[in-house]
Amino acid sequence: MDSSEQRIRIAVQNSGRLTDHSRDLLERCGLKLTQSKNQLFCYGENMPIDLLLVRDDDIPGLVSDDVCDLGIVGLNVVEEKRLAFENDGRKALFKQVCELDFGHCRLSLAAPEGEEFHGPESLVNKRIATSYVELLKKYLKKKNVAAEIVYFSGAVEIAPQLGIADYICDLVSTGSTLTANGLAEVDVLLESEAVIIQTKAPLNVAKQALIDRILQRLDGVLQVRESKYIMLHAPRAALAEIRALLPGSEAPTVIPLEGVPDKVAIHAVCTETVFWETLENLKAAGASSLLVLPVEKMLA
Ligand code: PRT
Ligand code: ZN
Repeated sequence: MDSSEQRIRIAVQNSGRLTDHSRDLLERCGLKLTQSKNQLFCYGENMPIDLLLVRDDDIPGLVSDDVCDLGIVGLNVVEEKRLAFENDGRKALFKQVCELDFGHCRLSLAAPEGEEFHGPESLVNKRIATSYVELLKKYLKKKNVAAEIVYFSGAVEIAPQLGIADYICDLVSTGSTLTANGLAEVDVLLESEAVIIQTKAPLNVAKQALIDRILQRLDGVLQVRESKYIMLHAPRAALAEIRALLPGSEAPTVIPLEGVPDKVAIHAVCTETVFWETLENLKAAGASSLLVLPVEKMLA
């Protein structure tokens, strides 16, 4: 078998909002990368995994066509392309396998501030500027509203000022771009974050095993992000109360303390953020010698 057949190819955004997070995530999974001179390819030095660096809009197509085995891309792009494929009478041959908890945003409708919005019926016969034609069409169809869609490939938010559209439908994260352009969000079409998609083309056993391994590592990396290892001493009598206060911890380890029969040491991995308030509550419940440590790697 050709050795290139055994290498996994992952499509990643070349230069944009998802690029650094995507590469950082893969590097945290243990992948060491060298970038080619033409900047379009990253070679995995220590694992048979390479990256193809492309525009985010091309990622679903590359995965569907089996040019890449996996892709890291926003759900907004995945859903838009899936609908576009279906409209063309083609089936999207990719499946979503993992949510990555970065690149959070939402696809929203926005109107000039002060414009009254009484639900989707306010859109009847209005012009809506967007780059997300398919997702907007689906929304309008679901709401049974006839409106005109004006395609914009970028800078959608200036369309109302130019008199080209009455509303816009665009991605929003903090909302400051909308505010700066005198627009206000009126409805949300889709909540999005970066996801991993995998080709539906059959993979040989070795390739699938490698993908499963990388997905398992990714899962560990994602879990570890918020996780902390917490150690404390507690009165035996307060054990139940203290266990209930440990955020996202299923089975803490309880260790007897030499020469102190009424106290125990508790060690736990907390998979949710440990706030100062949590520590203060634990202390109020009788805990002492509290230590919170970062977790570097986790394999369930
Ligand atoms: O060149 P290429 O085609 O690869 O990149 P691109 O310009 O199409 O995409 P890019 O890099 O801007 O975004 C990539 C992905 O990041 C998107 O598909 C989303 O999944 C995700 N993402 C997360 C965002 C935002 N947040 C975001 N805020 N994508 C775009 N924006 C834009 C939005 O379009 C608007 O212009 O930021 C502005 C609004 O931001 P706020 O914070 O002011 O609300
Ligand atoms: Zn794009």
